[in-house]
Amino acid sequence: MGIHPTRFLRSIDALAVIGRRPDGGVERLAFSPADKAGRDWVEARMRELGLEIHVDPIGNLLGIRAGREDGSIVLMGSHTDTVAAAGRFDGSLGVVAALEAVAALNDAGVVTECPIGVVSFMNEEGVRFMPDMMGSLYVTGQIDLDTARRIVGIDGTTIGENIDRNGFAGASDWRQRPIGAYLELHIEQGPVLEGEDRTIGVVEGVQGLTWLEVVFEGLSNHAGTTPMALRRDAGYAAGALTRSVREMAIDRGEPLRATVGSVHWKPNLINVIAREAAVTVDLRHPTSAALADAEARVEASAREIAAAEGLRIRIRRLVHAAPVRFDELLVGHVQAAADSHGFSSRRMLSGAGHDAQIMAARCPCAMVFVPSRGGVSHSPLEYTAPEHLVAGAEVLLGAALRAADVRTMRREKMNIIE
Ligand code: HGY
Ligand code: MN
Ligand code: MN
Repeated sequence: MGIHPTRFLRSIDALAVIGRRPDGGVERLAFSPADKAGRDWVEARMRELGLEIHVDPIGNLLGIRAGREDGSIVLMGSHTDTVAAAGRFDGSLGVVAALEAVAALNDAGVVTECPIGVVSFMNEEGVRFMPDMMGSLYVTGQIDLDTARRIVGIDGTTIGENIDRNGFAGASDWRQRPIGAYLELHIEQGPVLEGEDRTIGVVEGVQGLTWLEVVFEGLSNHAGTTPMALRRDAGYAAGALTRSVREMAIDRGEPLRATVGSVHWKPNLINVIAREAAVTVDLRHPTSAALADAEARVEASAREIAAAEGLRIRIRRLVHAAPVRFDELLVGHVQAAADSHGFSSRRMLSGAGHDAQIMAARCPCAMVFVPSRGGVSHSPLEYTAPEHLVAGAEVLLGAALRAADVRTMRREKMNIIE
């Protein structure tokens, strides 16, 4: 029994057609019609596989394959929403590989002890509506439906409007079901595996992330008539903070990562001094202490810059996901599956955030990585070799089979979410 390479690779290509961009990339922003079309494609595959379909009120899609026991579900999956100008593998690989793993079980007529689930979480990326990993935050009871529906996105619409307009909501509060384990196959989105010529990343945890928004408020004025000494230039402050964030990261050194990914200026015109600049800062580190230290340094620097330029300042934390270590038993299943196929592998942490980081609050989790060419992701240039894609799906299947054997899986404490 095993993955059907041609069927699996064709499925990845078929999903990539939905939201296809002229540059070969993919764009299915969360809660958009393209995102819904992607989920509809997944749901159709689930029905073909004979899975019992459950959609929750925020749109999380679950397909269940019955086991001999009606016990805790062994869940596999990821997300099918993407960033803008994305690649075809980020998230989608994990969902399509989970479907393929079920197809392999069906082909072989295997009945597992525990039920097997395939999940596509909503809004993992968080680029249109924050926070990211929103679907798994809902399943783990860390965000409620009303709060999520009220969130306003970068285009000014609310999640609730988009859920209703595009028909995402379902009536199944499936998060109340016992989940025994969650396994996620994902592209590494970094240079490590390719650099060491390894096929499989046995992921032991995910680093922490904090997203901040710093808004500088100054005075608009004429670019030609306002002496430099009289300016209250929010745009200048945004630039100064961008430089300061980079210098802080270099000064603190690896593994701290700090990124100013977006700046919105107002009025953003060539001959007008900016009255406002909203700067986002993305901080990542494997330890909570270092992450908190970086956050404090960014805040202090932003306040210094604002004071020197005579600006008002507003700082708010947009997202925080603590660093997590995955379940050793489940990580061991991933390692055993990689070893059983003779795939080269290495233990590693994830630099990117994932739904497994959030689900770890609820059940044992582990991840499988496959190499990204040039370490590139969140780009139409995202690429992983077919043999690596198939290897990752084989390891996902092998680890899920081990986890679904009730003799080797700890029972999840029935922490049903109220
Ligand atoms: O930002 C992240 O790490 C993930 O891609 N949402
Ligand atoms: Mn992802
Ligand atoms: Mn991503």
